[in-house]
Amino acid sequence: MNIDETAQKIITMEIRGAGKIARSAALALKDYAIKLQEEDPQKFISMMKSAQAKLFNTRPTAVSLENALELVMAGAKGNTVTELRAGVEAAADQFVKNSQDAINKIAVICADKINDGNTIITHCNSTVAVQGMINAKNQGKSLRVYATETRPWFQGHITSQTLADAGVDITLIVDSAVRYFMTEANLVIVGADTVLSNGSVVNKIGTSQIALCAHEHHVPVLVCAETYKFARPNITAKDVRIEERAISEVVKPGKLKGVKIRNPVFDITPAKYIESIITEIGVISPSNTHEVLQKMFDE
Ligand code: RUB
Repeated sequence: MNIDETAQKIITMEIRGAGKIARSAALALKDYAIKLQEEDPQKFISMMKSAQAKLFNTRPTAVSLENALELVMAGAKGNTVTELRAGVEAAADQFVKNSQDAINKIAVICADKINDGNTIITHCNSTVAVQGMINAKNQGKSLRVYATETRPWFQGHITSQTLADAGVDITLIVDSAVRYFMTEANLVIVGADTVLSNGSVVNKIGTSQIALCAHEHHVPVLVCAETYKFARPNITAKDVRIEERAISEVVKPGKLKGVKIRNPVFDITPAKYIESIITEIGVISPSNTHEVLQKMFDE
């Protein structure tokens, strides 16, 4: 897929979920580098940067996309186009491999946190969180999952079907039923688009409401997040651009007269409502995130 096709698929949500977006963008950048007919190294880099910007501008919230693109571009080292191209290719492949390895490691840790007989509430569709629940099931644990629909895109349908196909006892609920079912829950497990240095987490709109409700019921909230979803230490909540998508996703255009409609698609869950952030380098308490980030970005 070329850059424009990939960018379009990310914008229209054909490619969605922070991890899938990051991997697709990295591979699109690699393909672009392979096919780019340019002999001048400076021009090659400048065209690569334009492609990077096009991909970056598709969805504004998740830092994982920006981080993935930067990791791939960091591979562009050398004096010739051949060297630059090879560097980009290797960096993209490495990123995809690392990100898949991270999912596997996180899913193992996540499964360990799930006890036999647990009831879990999840929101939206996170590849890594879903894999954690499937791993727990495959370990022979009995678990029940409530998945929210996740309006307006209904990502909860993907989560529900994936879990059902894996033999998990799964019930789909409307978003507003979370508090009703929280009384039965032992855990909330979600993914992340961005983890900030104060331990707060950006994820699908509604995550913060669910976390607040979990807090009220003393239900721990676990966030599964690969470390490339961590924002640089100087980025704070006010720097996060919450994506607002078309109002036609919420209601048929023209159906309501004189009604304002808003459609923000992510929110920020404060660290105080999160028990743990599960990463491929281990379980992090939200209060330690700054330290981990500092080490990560110092290297
Ligand atoms: C998806 C979403 C997911 C995170 C993590 O939002 O909020 O919870 O991206 O997903 P959207 P993953 O559907 O709008 O992209 O674990 O797959 O990276």
